[in-house]
Amino acid sequence: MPELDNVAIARQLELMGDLLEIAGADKFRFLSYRKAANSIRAWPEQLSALADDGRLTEVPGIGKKLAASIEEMLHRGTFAELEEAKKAIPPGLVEVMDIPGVGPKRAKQFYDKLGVDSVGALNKMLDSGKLEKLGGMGAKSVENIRKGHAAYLAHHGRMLLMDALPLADRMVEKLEALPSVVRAVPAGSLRRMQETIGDIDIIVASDEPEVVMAAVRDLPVVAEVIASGATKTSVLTTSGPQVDVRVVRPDEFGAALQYFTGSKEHNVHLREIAKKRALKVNEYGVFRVGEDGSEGQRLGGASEDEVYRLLGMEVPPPEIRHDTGEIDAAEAHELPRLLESGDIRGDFHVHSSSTDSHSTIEENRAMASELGYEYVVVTDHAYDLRMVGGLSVEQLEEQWAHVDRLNAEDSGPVVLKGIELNIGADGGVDYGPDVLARFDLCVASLHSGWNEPAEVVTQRLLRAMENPFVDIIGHPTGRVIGRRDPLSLDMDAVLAKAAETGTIMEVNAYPDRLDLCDTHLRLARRLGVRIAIGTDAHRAEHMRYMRYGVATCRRGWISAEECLNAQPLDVVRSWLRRSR
Ligand code: DGT
Ligand code: CA
Ligand code: CA
Ligand code: ZN
Repeated sequence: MPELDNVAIARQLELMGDLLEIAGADKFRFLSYRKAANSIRAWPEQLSALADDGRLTEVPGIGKKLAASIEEMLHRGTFAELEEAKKAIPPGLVEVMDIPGVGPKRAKQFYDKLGVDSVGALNKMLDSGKLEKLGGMGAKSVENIRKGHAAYLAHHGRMLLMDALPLADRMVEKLEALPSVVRAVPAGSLRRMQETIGDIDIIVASDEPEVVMAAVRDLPVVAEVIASGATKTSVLTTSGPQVDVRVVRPDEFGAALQYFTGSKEHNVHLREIAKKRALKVNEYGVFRVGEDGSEGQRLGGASEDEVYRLLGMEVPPPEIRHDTGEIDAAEAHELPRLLESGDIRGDFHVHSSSTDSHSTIEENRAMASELGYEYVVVTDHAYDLRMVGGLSVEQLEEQWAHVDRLNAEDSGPVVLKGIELNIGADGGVDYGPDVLARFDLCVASLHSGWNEPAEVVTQRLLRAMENPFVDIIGHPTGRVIGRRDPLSLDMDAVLAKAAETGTIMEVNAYPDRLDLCDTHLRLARRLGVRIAIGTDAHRAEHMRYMRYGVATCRRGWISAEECLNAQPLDVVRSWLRRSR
């Protein structure tokens, strides 16, 4: 029985929740599956190990019943309830439900009335004009579904980095432990820390390729071997992703890693540069080109450093290898020193159980301590977000007194009094200046306006940035990868205003947001706008998602000097607008 890793388990529980929702089950029931999945994704240990010790119920959201289902999954690859649910609702309907503009009720309606049981079937119905004729479906809803369908297709077959990275890390760890393996490193879009991943690529250096190939086929998470040759094996894993493992000779490792890290655009440009220098670069090494154009002497390729050095360049970090200026900078030896995980001293966007997080301020602080932070900012939802219990001034008084007590207690990370304000229709926020002045810092976010024209949303944001108490703009475009398009915004105007007012822009590190994204960060940097990473944690474990925020910053060429999280507390305070 192939081993289910945490992502594989989380995906099955999510499927179960989705099937229950389509079937019209009680909200509490289907949400409990999603909550458990969410907490399993963020859990640092493998559930298979917890199960062995009978410790599954230690994971938040897993009770006795779910623990039994998970044990069953670990033994047979599935669980009885899920099999039952699949009989009632075709799993293909879940993807239909996930298309923006459809949702569970409509998915069920399309299934019951039109027999739609997959995205393909929905596509046919869109073409046939039958959707318009269904009860409750206006031309506008159909148009929205059409758009949602296009967005779905653009994303189809790709997974979030968060669902691929832990798996790749563990496979690499297993391979590196083999005596015949010199090195194993992930390549491709995963090494470039792209937001979404098509497949995982791993490059292994070894003189015994056949041993490595056999070991890959036998890895516990392998569900199916697609192809296995002398130096390349492709497998499907229990949590979904395809993994391509290539074995190369140790003296060719650098050249192979460079080639398979890509991006393709970066590689193409690199080869042009090589040509100008009468050199040739391929996945086997760097070569001098002979007078007659033949491949001449091999100059090297054992390490990536060597490959770039032979081309007269610095090594561009994988995250920026997209042929958007990194090659020129590397040739001029002017690459910026990018932000690193080790630079991070705190988190600027963390919720607590005062509103809709599962974790208390104490638990968040304990996690901040575990992560080695100096400070953590509690940014619960503000009053106007009533549906999640946005805080009244009275409740804030309580929270502040509580934070003061915690900070006085012992020498753990400092808890800062923050808030996530809601930017209203006119650009105003939840509280008046007298209340705002009492926070250490304010994040302000748009939580409405998905159908507003760009001018309107942009104006709201610009007005909010004029408020001297607004320090940081949270998840500026509001996008959710694969599920919700970014707000239509004039990003040039927004970033220009940020530069003018000294407003800091957030990189929301939650793995399906990553907002601002890399291209916006490049622009922000050019304008001198500063950046703060916030994980938007809704349970303490989510604070570990900082690495995705750091990766996004790196992809946007952000250095430690430009990032609030890399500053000690006194410098943080000096960057805030209220202190100027
Ligand atoms: P993905 O898997 O769609 O998320 O994106 P990548 O970048 O991982 O693409 P993949 O897995 O097809 O190939 C891995 C790397 O191998 C890619 O980033 C660059 C290199 N590569 C693959 N095919 C070609 C090619 O035809 N030309 C060049 N120059 N490089 C290639
Ligand atoms: Ca790939
Ligand atoms: Ca690949
Ligand atoms: Zn938030």
